[in-house]
Amino acid sequence: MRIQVLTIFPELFEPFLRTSLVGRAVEQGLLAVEVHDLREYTEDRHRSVDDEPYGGGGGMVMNAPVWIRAVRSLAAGEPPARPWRILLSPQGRRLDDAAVRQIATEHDELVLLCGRYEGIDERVRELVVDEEVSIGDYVLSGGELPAMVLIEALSRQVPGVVGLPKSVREDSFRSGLLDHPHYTRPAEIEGHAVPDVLLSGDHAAIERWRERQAVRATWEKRPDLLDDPERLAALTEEQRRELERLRRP
Ligand code: 4GX
Repeated sequence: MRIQVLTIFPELFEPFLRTSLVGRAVEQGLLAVEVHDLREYTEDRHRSVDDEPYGGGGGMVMNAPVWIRAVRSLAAGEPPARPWRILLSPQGRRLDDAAVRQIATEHDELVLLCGRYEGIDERVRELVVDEEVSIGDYVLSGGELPAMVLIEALSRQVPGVVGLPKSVREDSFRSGLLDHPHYTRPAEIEGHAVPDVLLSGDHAAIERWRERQAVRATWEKRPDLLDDPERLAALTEEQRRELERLRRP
């Protein structure tokens, strides 16, 4: 997967792209990320990217021409094709697991537009944006952190990026539910002991316990997830029984 980013703060991406899972994916060539400085596409002496809003009111608006030039200059692949263009904005489709998987499977080449200020001239949306994505209902100062959230989530969907085949298998086994609790040494902290089953060495019993715990965690913390028929259909027999117990104890 190849991702190009447009931003006035390219330096924000440097440590992110060098570190951890994303850093390794880039190093291994599984993921290509190119960060472009929007100001490189300005044509005036001051390299300005914003102006006062028509109609007045506070704040500044990012100019359309510089965005349009920049986005159109970023072709994809060989022969040049059109990458899928995503604007990060609070007005977008809320990012969730289904949206991440959809973007990852449908598009190999992306351009991410990171805006700042009060917003971007509407003509940018109209002319060079395919999709708007929001990472949640709160207001940030720019699209850079949302772009990094999207890049990290997408990278995990690229084959070979998430290493451990066993944990991936078990992940999809419980897919759509919250995770079960995890423990590591020591076995007891201030009277809080690790559940006995995890010390039993009985791997089948441990797996059944984890399946039940995933259902319980979802029931207690995110019951809305259990309203989705797709998720219910994916439950194992062990999980179905646990859900029955929770519904009528
Ligand atoms: N999930 N922001 C973008 C500037 C802006 C406004 C409108 C384009 C159009 C956000 C979020 C978010 C703040 C990023 C406003 N750019 N983006 N920025 N929440 O709050 O994605």
